[in-house]
Amino acid sequence: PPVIHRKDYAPFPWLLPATHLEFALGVEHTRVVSTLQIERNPAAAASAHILLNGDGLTAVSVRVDGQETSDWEMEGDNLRLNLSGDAHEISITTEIEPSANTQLMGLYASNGMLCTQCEAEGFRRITFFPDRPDVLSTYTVKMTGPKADFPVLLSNGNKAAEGDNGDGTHWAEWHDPWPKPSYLFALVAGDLVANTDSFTTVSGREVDLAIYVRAQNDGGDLDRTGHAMRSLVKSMKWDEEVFGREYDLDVFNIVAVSDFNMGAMENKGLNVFNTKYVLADPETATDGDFDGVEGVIAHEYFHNWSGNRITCQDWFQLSLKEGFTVLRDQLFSQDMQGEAVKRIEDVRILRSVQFPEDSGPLAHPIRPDSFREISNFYTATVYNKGAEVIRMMRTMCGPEAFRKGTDLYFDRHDGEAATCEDFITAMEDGAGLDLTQFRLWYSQAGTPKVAVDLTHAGDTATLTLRQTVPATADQPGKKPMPIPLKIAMFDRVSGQHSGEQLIVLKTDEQSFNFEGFAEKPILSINRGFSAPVTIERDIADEDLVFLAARDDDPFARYEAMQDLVVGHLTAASGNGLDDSARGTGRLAIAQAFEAVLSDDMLDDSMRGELMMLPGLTFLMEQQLVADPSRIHEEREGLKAWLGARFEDTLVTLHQRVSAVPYDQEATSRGARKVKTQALVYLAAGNSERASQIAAAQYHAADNMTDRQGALMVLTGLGTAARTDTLIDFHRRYAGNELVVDKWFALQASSLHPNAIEHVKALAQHKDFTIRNPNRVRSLYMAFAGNPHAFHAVDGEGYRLIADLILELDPINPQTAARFVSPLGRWRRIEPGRADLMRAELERIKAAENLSRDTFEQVTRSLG
Ligand code: B3K
Ligand code: ZN
Repeated sequence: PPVIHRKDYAPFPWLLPATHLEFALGVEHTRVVSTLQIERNPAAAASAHILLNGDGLTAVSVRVDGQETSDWEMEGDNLRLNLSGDAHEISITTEIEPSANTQLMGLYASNGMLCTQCEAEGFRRITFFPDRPDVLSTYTVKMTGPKADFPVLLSNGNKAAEGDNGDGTHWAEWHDPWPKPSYLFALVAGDLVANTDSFTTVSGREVDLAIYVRAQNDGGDLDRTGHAMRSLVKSMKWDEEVFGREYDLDVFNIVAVSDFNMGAMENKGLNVFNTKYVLADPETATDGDFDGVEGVIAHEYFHNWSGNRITCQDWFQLSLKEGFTVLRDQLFSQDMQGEAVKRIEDVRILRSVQFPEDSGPLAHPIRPDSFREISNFYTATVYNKGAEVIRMMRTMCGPEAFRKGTDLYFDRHDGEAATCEDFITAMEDGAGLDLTQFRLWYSQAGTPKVAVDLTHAGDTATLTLRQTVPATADQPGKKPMPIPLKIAMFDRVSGQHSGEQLIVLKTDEQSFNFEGFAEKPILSINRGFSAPVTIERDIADEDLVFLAARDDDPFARYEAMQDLVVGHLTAASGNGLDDSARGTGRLAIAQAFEAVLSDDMLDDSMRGELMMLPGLTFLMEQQLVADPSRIHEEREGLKAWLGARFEDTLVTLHQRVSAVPYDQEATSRGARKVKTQALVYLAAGNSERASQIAAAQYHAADNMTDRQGALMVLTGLGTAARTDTLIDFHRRYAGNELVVDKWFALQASSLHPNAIEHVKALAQHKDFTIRNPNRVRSLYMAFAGNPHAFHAVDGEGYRLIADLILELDPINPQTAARFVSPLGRWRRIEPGRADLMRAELERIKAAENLSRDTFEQVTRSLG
């Protein structure tokens, strides 16, 4: 498959002022007639033909200006139609088979309903079309189908007309007044029921809101849409208030679908969602699930402006809409849930997913320069690092100036397909920033490292910062980038600092002086995680203990705690520590841990965050070449040591938080977080006692957070309660797909020494199906993200994932390709395992008819 380069962009030779689609719907066969009004694009080179993208389509009929024509040919999957005039009406008929569409791209069937997924290049699986984001058109969509199968017919925009054909079929016509690219097209047909509400926009527009779920499966699903609806209303209000963005149609529809490749899709006026991000009630969804729903509902809604009203010129600009929209949803969730904890969670995701990506074979800039398959670039780099890059702009100019910048961007580019460069320029003009050097954040891959050195002489402290941007696959030599760092200097005597400052490191090395310190101060740096970098510093454990207990920046406090543990575990599992050094390290951690457990000023939400040990993936990332077993053993050893040392305190803590009644408020949520954390340590320290407490928590639970937390701990233990509760859980929630997913995931991600055997057995379970992406992820993604099991020393875990990729690739290449990156980490794993990982990648590569998706990821990973 060819490589596509960003530099080769050229505008499409034709404009498409209007597109008319007619669907004769059926689950097995659907007929599509698309009629396109086209005219020459004065801004592009003239062409004697139009090239229409297709993917697996055959044209049943091609008409130009009302006449059937044969003056066209296939160019691979695409249709090339010769044209002589300056404006034409093209009409093409195709026939497609939704129920045979296992890729879940284009029009497909899910439990008897029909739905679409077109981003990035799914529309070309429905009809021949210039399937690229810079070709905008106004869509009118007419759907006809059997009333019994499809009582509800939905598409983008507003419903214009509907009628009954009197023969058991009916029809509806929808019109979307906003020109859009094909990737934002959507159609849904099925037997659906809706939760409805309404929203009045700031200028008085009445918007009808509806969240649809399948009617046949309404085992309470409709009642689980309340949280999503409340989240939607809050998002609409928030975007008006914080970004000045108002909704622009009379309806906003959301449909929940069980079979979906990712989280959700922002189709204009008709968002299609994975059920996972719509359905939530206390009985079946954890606090984390509730947050996921709120965040994704907001994200897709915010795309209406950052993505739909202003879309992308080409797919290399993906971060223009995704990075910006992730930042917008993060800021929203911060406002809803509290800034401190949300920031910690976002950084945890960044560091456990994006940092490894940035240091591995799949590293790419947030604005990539080339790809073979765009689906492979919906990454944590484009999304999460993309958000961090825009967040840095906001940090440098402040929220008010930032708003001026975004106002100018929305104003200047409304209705256009824009570029990252357009966004940067609007920020410079509107927010008054000079982003000349900052543009490097868009073009350079790799996580910068900042080495910190703090010296002291007389009454002056000198901070010296040195940055390096590591070489990545295509980019051997990097330039220094501007790195905004929020810092504070704590006076050792008073324990206070005299104010936070923002410094911007712009060169390879730079020094900053701070006067008025009789003693060397304690440095708090990268507060709030102001820059997505790695900080390397020599800092005494006692200073970290101080910051972990006293820093007034909650993120920095969390960071000090993490640093303390990361430093210890890295040393212990790297060169090895003798017993006395291990003991000293553990004691420092215990001192900080004790402060966390006993600090009355701390709310439980934050306490829960501070209690959490850094994950194995992040720990492995700290070493150039890691031995997963050794890190795992050290981490478990520390956990057990803390669990035993603080056993009674943890039991008392568990009792205190167990008395807090369930609701969705912060206090109650914090209590549940601490409850599970306490159990995690107890399980490591005293498994019998923990098992009893966990089983009691499981049975007494009146909500999924407590029940899942208890079951998670039990699943990792070898006690009798493990089997009993797993059986109970499965029976209790039989038929609830999302909860059964949890049941699979808990076992696949468990600490149990036989997790790998459990996964193999679960793959044969009657509830397992390779056709449903949620189910596949719940078993295999959970497993691939469970380092102690995935990295089994005999390579069995690697084999399992490679077998899955080979089996899934012909069915759903997009989802299959997502499983390559865990194997692609081989260069950073000790040589014995690295060879086994490589061998599996080679085995995949040798397979015939590999999809473009998997082929690209495997070849990049072998590098
Ligand atoms: N824009 C979609 C992602 C589409 C992924 C296509 N492979 C959802 C989102 O980011 O909001
Ligand atoms: Zn998005």
